[in-house]
Amino acid sequence: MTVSRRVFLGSSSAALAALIMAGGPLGRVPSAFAGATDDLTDIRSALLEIYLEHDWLDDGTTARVEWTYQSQAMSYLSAQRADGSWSDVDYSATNSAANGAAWSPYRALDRMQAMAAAYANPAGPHHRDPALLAGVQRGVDHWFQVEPTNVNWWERGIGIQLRLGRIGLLLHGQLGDSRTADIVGILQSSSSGTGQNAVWYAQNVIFRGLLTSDPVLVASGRDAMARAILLNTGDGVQSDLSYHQHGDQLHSAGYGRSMLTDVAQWLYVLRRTSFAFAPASVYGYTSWVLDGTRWMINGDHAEFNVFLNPAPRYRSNAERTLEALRRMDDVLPGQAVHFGQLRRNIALQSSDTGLRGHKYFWRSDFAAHKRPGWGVTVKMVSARTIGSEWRSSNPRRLNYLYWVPFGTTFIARRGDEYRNLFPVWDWSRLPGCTNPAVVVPLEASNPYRQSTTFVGGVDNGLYGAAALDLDKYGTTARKGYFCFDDEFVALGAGITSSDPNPVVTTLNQTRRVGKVVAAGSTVEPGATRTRTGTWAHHDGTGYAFFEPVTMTVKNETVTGSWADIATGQDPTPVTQDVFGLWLDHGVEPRDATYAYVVRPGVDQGQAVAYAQHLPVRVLANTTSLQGVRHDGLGISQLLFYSPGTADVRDGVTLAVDQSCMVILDESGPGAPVITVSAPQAPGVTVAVTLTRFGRVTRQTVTLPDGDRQGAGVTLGATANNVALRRPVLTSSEKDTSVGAHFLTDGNPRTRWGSAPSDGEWAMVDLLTPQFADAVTLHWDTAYAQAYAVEVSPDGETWRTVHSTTAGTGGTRTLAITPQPVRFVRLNLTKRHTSRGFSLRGLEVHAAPDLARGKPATASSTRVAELAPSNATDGQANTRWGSDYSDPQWLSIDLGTTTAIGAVKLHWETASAKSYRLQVSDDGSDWTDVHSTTSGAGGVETIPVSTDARYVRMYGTQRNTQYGYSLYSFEVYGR
Ligand SMILES: [Ca+2]
Repeated sequence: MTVSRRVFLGSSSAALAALIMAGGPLGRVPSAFAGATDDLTDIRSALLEIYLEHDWLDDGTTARVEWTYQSQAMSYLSAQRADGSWSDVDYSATNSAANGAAWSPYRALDRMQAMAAAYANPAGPHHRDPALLAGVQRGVDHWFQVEPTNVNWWERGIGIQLRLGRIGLLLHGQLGDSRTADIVGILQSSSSGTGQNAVWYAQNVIFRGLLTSDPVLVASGRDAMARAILLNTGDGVQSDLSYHQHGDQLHSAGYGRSMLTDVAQWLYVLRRTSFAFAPASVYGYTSWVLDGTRWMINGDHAEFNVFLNPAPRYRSNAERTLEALRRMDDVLPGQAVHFGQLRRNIALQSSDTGLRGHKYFWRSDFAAHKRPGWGVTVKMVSARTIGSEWRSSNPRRLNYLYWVPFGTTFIARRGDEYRNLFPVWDWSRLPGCTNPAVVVPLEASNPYRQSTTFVGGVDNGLYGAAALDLDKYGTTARKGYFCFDDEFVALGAGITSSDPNPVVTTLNQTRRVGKVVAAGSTVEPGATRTRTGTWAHHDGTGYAFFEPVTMTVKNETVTGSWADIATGQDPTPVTQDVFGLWLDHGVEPRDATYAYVVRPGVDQGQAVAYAQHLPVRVLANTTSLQGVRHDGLGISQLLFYSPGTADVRDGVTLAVDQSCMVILDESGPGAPVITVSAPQAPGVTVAVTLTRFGRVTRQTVTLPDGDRQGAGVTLGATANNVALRRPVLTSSEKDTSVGAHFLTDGNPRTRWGSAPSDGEWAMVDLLTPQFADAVTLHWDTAYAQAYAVEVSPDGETWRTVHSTTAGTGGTRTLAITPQPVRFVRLNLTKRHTSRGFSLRGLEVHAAPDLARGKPATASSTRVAELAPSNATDGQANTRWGSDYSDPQWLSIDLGTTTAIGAVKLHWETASAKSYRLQVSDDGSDWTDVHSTTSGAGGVETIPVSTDARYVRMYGTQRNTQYGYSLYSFEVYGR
């Protein structure tokens, strides 16, 4: 194991300081750091402050028997038997705690942890009480005598270590050498796992390093954690900044919430030490929270996919992130405004998270729409994703979560609309769903998937629509969602079912607050009534229909308990007033439809007036096309389940030749802006024909593949813009209407605008280093007169690629030497106007890979499917593999003499330790341009400066017993 330079040389801190002096995003200089040993002491102290902050210790996990408290430490002690055990703990239990049934030995560990905290707490009444210390010592002795174990790897490898690691730190220097050695013995010395599991393992490694005062282990754990938060296609952070765990399953508020809280804690604790995370980790994490998870939070409601056991003293799942978010103010002070906005929203002090716009998460079939004062999310599932999972032993053999991923809409104004509702919810009528009104038995197989592919969304940064092709439980429907500034529209068509239960479409089911009125008459408490009309109103939200419908309205007081829905949970009765509103399609409907509008933020009178003069029109509501136009905004949203033509308004039609989703923006002067997505397959090419008053415009676009499949593209945009929909951090925003994400949304009509001062900045994170050869700036009228453009592969070393004091605005493309770029930063020093700096877009152009598709030959090919051409086919998952011997080579013929600036090798595990890069004009006489005897594998980027037709990797020594294997061999110009 090698030690990162950072530990001993503090090189990154020096670079960081330089960056900060230059006015960089971190915003302030960390204090000078002492030696590593002092740092370890400081880190242990900082951790203790966190562990002792509350009476209880919320580590973000859900598996426990009971919550334990410092204040009850003496009662745990008095209940402890002489041998250190507790009579109500079954130390021989081995059952997994993953599915609701808690594992009895956790109770002993949690009590010891609370006792250790009480002992360690200098502000508490039992600080340094020798009896408490002796109790924990006996408890630890008993634990290692009986060595409780579990059938589940998580309890064995993570759950036990989390507790004993903290107990070791709380009693550092007090436990005794042999007990500390026992604890150290179960803490891993290297990390494994994926996503948040990798973070937990990394944390165990850091615990071990702190308990043994081993700086190498602390640095190694930190580096493993840094790797775990990188962009991923498996478990972890996705390219749309959603979070996956347990397969292609959105888990931003589950495992992702644990990652959010744990990583913030370590960023904070290590921040001013020689173990500080590199800037790229700080930036990457921050972008993931602010431009990912933040979209899924509305007040105390966070995206909902699995039962998370309720935690005491927290009103909601979202609230459990507040302390982590507060720590980020110290980690990245320059973003404290944004973290503060998010915290105030979660704490219900503001209805605004600081985001305005629409974001479709193409990796997770999830849409989020935010406006000042309200927000809505749409949760869906397709053949590409898993919608949820069964994580609790649901009582009564019912699967309460079954319908959650089939189009649920959570509508928030204040943000407390769904609080504590789940124990009393009617789980057959979830907001937004169309389904047979039944809570499905657990036996139903494969409950959170469906086979349809036309499920997705399209957004242009500001507006968005989503489509769900539903085929579940004998029931089909085409469901569309269309979001505007003040309202969203929901359409359903082709609703057909063979299930014997009546099919319903539920508009909402929330806590009941105030009066419930529908079609002119109040629905009294304790009643469920049907009403016929065009509107309903409840709790500041209007529900409107385009024509009179018969709706069912519920205003009931319901009592239940968490134990009713999840075995082992709190049986204390929960009583709530519940509002429900749904449309009944009857039993076995054929081609039924619905259409409704939700208008948050209105009183009853306004809701009535709104329903009488709806600003939105339904363009179509069939199984082949659903569309809505907002005439005042000039925005049309079209969901083409089949190729076809939409009549948008008099004289305007839009036709497509593939199934796709479209936003047509006819607002303002100039040509309409059209944004398209097609999630159903990778790389779909769509021809869009717009006819406006006799003028026909036909444009063709090839939509993204790979981990951008399903993302929308604006017609006419630069095809190789790798900054599209990538996160942006800025020094400021004038207000949320000109927020940071508008800089990379690909929409020329939206813009980022800074506060009105000189000395502002914006930084785009491409999430992974990309070879780039140009940056394009689309200035708004408030452009910069003096500014610089800097690029960095890692957030540490920056290169100024352009600098001017005579900027003229407009669109400016800056050619740069092809180089790996992850971050692009604009340092804006002097304004042209008195307003803030303003840009409509920033693009980063991927440099072409000159080897792509070029002939490749090799010294050997181990098996036919590992052909040399796999290294130049542009596919991430195909590779060349040689025989298991030395030497071996792979050669690329570029076809003509080419100016070469860099070679990028992406190795499979079978990588080269010693190899040379060679070039040739004839394929027979070779010249070395690079050689190494310490090749690290992974992705290696090698700068060269040469002119040649042939390039080859000549390997002389392997890193493994296997051969040489390359996923890709890329060549870039200069
Ligand atoms: Ca824009």
